[in-house]
Amino acid sequence: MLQRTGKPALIGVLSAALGVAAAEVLAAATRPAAGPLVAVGGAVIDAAPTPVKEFAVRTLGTHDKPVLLASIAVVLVLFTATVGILSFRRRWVAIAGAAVFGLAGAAAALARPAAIAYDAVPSLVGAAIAGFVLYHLAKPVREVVIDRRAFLRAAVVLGGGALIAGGTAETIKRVRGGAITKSREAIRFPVAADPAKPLPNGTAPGFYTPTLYRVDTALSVPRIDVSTWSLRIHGMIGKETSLTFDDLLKRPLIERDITLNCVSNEVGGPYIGTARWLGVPLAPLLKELGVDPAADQLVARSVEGMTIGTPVATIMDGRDAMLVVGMNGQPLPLEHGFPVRMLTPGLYGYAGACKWMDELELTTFADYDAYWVKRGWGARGPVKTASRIDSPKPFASVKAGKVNVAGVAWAQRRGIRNVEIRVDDRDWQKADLLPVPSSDTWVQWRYSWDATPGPHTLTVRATDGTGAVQVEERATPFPDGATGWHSITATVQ
Ligand SMILES: Nc1nc2c(c(=O)[nH]1)N[C@H]1C(S)=C(S)[C@@H](COP(=O)(O)O)O[C@H]1N2
Ligand SMILES: [Mo]
Repeated sequence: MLQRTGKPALIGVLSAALGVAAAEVLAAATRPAAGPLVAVGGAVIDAAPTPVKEFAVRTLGTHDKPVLLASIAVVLVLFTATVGILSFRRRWVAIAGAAVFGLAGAAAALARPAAIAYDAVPSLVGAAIAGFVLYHLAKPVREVVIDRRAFLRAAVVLGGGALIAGGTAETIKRVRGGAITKSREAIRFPVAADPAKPLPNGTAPGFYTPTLYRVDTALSVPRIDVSTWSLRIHGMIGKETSLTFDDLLKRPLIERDITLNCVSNEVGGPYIGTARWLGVPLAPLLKELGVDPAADQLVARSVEGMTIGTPVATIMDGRDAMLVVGMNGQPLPLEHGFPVRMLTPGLYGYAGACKWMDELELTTFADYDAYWVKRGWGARGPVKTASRIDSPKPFASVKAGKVNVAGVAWAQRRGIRNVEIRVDDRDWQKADLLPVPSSDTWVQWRYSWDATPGPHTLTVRATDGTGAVQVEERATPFPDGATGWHSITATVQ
């Protein structure tokens, strides 16, 4: 049995591995985005229905991508093992299997939003190699007992070839990545024309989040060469233009503390953070270029094909919407959008914070739906007033007496006027608010709780700068951001 299925299955898998690795080398050397693994993964992400994406972000967090790649690998192994077994009965199956495999890779690569026709080539070449090899190894004899030595030789050659090719692809990526990292580290920013003020006295540690959460659809982080990067600005604008990274640095830069959060964040969730951002203010730039008054949407596009639409009126209303070049005194980290991303205070990331951008188009909401809007999310994305208890942790055990309760509240642009804490079902009590640099960041709050023994539930709610109290009714993140009061339970000893 094993003779008839085990060995052919392994030959099938190894032939495919060689084909995929060859395709990855070719892609790494020519167009990294055209590699079949990343292309298929990207296609799966784009095709995944919103609830599945939500589930992946919620349960897997930043591990969603390795899990996706591993799942693709499992499907590949099952498929190619089957093709291997069947090929040893009917040789043409090797060709048919490889064709399916190659066309799937090519279709996925071509379906990527930023694809060019060439992107089909690596998958097709890889499939041709896999099909050729398997066809020649598959013996058209039904009861054949594969010769042990011939099998071992084939397995070693295929496996070794796949490893060498895979290793080469990895090395090419490393070398290229290394060059990008070096050029990133060599960037020196001019002094900001309008620098951030020092943080006001009295903010607590944790005001900045040293590692910002990461949410994006990019399976492999785009590696962009700043020396060839440019930003094309076009559409309903008086003067179309293209700006290099140096062009951006020649403009007056502003530096701001801004809190960024994700619309997919659940009540109490982790997808929020605060950083010091350096960038080119967008409003004066757009004014110079002359925006058509009929244009109400600015669509940012990224090199890997994300589109994020932001209301023009929001960008022009005086807030610090910017083309970000620096974060916390450094060039943008690769995973946060190097070399340039957008940031729009007061909007969720999906509506105002495109990473790895290389294009801005002035258009209208009537004419164009951006990536997340096509998938049912709200088109405009203003952040909702929210608050979170960070300490004590849920289900913590604390000592009776004075307990420091701490957390954050946010309503970027509107600011936070008030934060209140409720212990069990007693009256709401005012929390202390620590100072903030502006209404565009979260507010740290503190409450001194006179804790008595037993289990207790703590609930927080915020009131924004307009006097509106945070919405109590629970709503899911889809389609325009979660609502509901965060509460935790702690046991007092
Ligand atoms: N190119 C690109 N930009 C993107 C996204 C993306 O998937 N691709 N995701 C957006 C979303 S949903 C959020 S919340 C923010 C997150 O930014 P961060 O990963 O730097 O924290 O990036 C935004 N910009
Ligand atoms: Mo997001």
